[in-house]
Amino acid sequence: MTMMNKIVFATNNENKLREAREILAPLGIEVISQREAGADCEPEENGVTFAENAMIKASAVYDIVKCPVIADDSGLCVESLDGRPGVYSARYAPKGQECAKLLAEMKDIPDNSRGAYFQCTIAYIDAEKYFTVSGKCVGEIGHEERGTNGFGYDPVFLYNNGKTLAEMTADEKNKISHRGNALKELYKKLKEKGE
Ligand code: ITT
Repeated sequence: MTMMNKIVFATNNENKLREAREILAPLGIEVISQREAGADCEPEENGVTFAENAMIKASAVYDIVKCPVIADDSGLCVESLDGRPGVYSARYAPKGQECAKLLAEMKDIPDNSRGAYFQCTIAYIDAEKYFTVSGKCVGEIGHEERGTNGFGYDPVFLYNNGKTLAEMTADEKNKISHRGNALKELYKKLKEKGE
């Protein structure tokens, strides 16, 4: 079995790129950013599901680079908000203000109704095939921001060990995160297909 060892990541998000590298490098996969691969694009994410948006991003970059590509569409789904912000997580608030806005919107929600999960859907495309895989991370939304690691909603997302994702080290987060789980699925699937 020959494991393909280079993948272009169709993303403009430096934190996603860093996490994918931390997770895939030990598995022998080198992650090249779309910028490094010379694919300067930001397609409109007009899908209504994580899978649609992940495919939109992966295929836009695949059309340029013509080698194996992944894209990640992800977001935070809050039960008491009927799954919002969901696929709109990146557009919910200006960057850096998402946690404050979410805490304000949830200020009257009691402790037993603050369940939430992160979802990450990864689209994969190469010359022969395309597919998506997904991962989740289940937890709840705290009452304050805690921790300075990670990005996005990490400071308000409490995991069952009592820490927010922003209080965990990169390694701790990657072991249990939606992105970690989705990328493990991706690796499994590529191995099954003999890549
Ligand atoms: P690309 O489309 O270029 O990959 P993006 O940031 O626009 O980058 P998305 O459209 O998938 O990506 O939006 C995902 C948003 O969900 C992201 O901007 C964060 O606000 C949030 N998010 C996703 N994964 C997260 C994580 O691990 N920790 C905290 N917030 C996360």
